[in-house]
Amino acid sequence: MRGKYLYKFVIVLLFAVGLISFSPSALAYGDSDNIPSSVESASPNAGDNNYDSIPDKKQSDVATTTNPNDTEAPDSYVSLEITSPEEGSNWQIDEFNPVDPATLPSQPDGTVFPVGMFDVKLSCKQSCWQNEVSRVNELDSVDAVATGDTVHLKLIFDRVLDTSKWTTQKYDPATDTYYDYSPYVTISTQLYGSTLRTVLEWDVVDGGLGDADGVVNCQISDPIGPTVPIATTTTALIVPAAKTTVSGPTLANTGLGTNILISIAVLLIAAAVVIFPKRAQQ
Ligand SMILES: [Ca+2]
Ligand SMILES: [Ca+2]
Ligand SMILES: [Ca+2]
Repeated sequence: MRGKYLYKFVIVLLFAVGLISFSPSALAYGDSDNIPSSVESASPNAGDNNYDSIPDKKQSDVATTTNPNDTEAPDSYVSLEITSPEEGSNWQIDEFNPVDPATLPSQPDGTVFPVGMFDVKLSCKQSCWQNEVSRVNELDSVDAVATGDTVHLKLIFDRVLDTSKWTTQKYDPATDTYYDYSPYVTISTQLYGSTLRTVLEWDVVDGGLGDADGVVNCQISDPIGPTVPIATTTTALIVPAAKTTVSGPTLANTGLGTNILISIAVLLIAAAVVIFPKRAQQ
């Protein structure tokens, strides 16, 4: 009998181990951010790209991925780190996807995205703050206005970038419009391990500032990306063209003067040929 029970126990044990081992979610992701664990594990600092001593693949508030839209370094890594507003609330990253702006219906006028855009979706599974506050409206009566949590977001690049001309754009997919979020974004250079990195930080209020879904629903949608003016590149291209244009007339003037001198010389020679034979005959 003991052998029979042992046999059944081994079968159940193997079945349980098999279920755990081949569970796609356990193997492929390990957290909520929808980035494969293999990608987060391959990031700098042995898969701990935000240097908090916890593997990013096990952190739902840290998402690390490669950024193919980085025009300087398509294999570079970028991390999103979020901070819940209060102890006990538990915001998590559901999506952190690099987005090629060229795939969107439109692009902002006069600017380009040097590192692409990022589609960010967050949610709070517990202790999300959904509240109402009273505000005086334009008619001097009082409205109940819904307010939600404020979540702090941090975009960490893997190196120092030239941000001198950056403005940060938000995209509203409902209206297909961009707006400048720069006044609410802090750009800094911070040390991670022994490497200096460019970091963008900003706040988003659920249902308020920066939340594309516009409602207090314990979810935040935040498409965002830094831009540089196209004029910067255009100016650089215009400069040599302008030099060419300026040098053109200079060369043309020199050629014109030479032609005039040659023409005068030809005329003088022709005149001499015509005049001297007549003098010789006299
Ligand atoms: Ca980490
Ligand atoms: Ca993660
Ligand atoms: Ca929301």
